Amino acid sequence: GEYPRIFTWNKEDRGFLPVRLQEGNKGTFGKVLLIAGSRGMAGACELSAAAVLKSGAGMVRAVTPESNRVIMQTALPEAMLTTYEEWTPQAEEKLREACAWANVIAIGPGFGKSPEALRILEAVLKQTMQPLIIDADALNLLAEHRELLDELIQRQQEPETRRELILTPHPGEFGRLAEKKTDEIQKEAAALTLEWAARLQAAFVCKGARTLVGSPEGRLYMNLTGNSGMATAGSGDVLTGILAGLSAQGMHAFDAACAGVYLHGMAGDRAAHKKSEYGVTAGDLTLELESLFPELLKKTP
Ligand code: NPW
Ligand code: AMP
Ligand code: MG
Repeated sequence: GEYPRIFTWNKEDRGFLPVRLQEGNKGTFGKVLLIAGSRGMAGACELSAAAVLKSGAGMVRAVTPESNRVIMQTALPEAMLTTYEEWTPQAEEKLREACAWANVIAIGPGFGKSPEALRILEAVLKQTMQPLIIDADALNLLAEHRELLDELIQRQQEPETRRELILTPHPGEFGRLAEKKTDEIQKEAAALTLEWAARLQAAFVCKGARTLVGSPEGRLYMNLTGNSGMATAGSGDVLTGILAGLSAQGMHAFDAACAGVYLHGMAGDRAAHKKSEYGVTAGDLTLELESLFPELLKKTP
């Protein structure tokens, strides 16, 4: 076809960062609505929200249970919050307002699968059109509520209802979605990634030691950055934040997905260089972004 079937990046190809308008304001650089966290999983929300901001996005608003309010505002005062408890018409209205504010929505890290989570996912899928990143428990909810998955597929197949979409399953989540065993996914990762990218008209990120990103047109990116230090709690939550941050700055789904996966792995490589693969934790990945960007900018023509 028009594209090489498989491509990757090397050191010379780093000019992919979103252009930074010198006269831009925090609105210019994008507003991310991050729907994440549950009781006992505030960390996923914090890690992901921090990664949004460290990727250059202007603002992040987290939608999370009320019980996470103090944790979030202490750990990450830069993030704004919209909280929920049980699902009421007022909660639904608050969610609607928060969605209307955003240019990009990301949903899933530490989200849980509560009845409220399901209602929120349903509202986002049916009532918004912004670029959307679906991760973790939002993928699990789709896998368990096949009617929602089928409706999403139908919407994506129609040009009028199609949106910019990124999905980021690890092989366990991909297996639930595709109704296959984890090892069946891994054996046929490339073919299944392209199949699901076409089905959902999405950038489909199949995570692992060698993450693949498929596009609806059949492009397949294989990532070569990263290391076993990234097999650590919260690592994927950071990736979701990076992808949302890049999308908020105007990158299209497939470009944001490939660039984000690459940066996430580079950050992991830097962290492992300092701490060894044993010592890397998810928060390190976010912190390393701030030393990565200056280096990448030097190489950008
Ligand atoms: P197995 O055992 O091989 O069949 P789950 P989770 C598989 C949140 N978090 N290669 C593997 O399956 C997340 O955001 C919150 C192959 C494994 O047992 C989610 O919302 C944190 N297989 C929620 O927790 C920090 C792989 O999947 C199973 C694979 C649950 O997410 C942690 C595990 O997947 C976490 O991020 C690979 N590369 N990777 C917080 N501090 O708040 C995974 N598998 O059952 O979906 O659990 O990924 O931990
Ligand atoms: P999650 O399972 O959602 O926390 O995501 C894990 C993240 O770490 C994904 O981006 C994976 O690609 C990455 N990852 C996990 N294991 C490895 C590994 N052995 N080598 C490189 N990257 C990894
Ligand atoms: Mg995950």
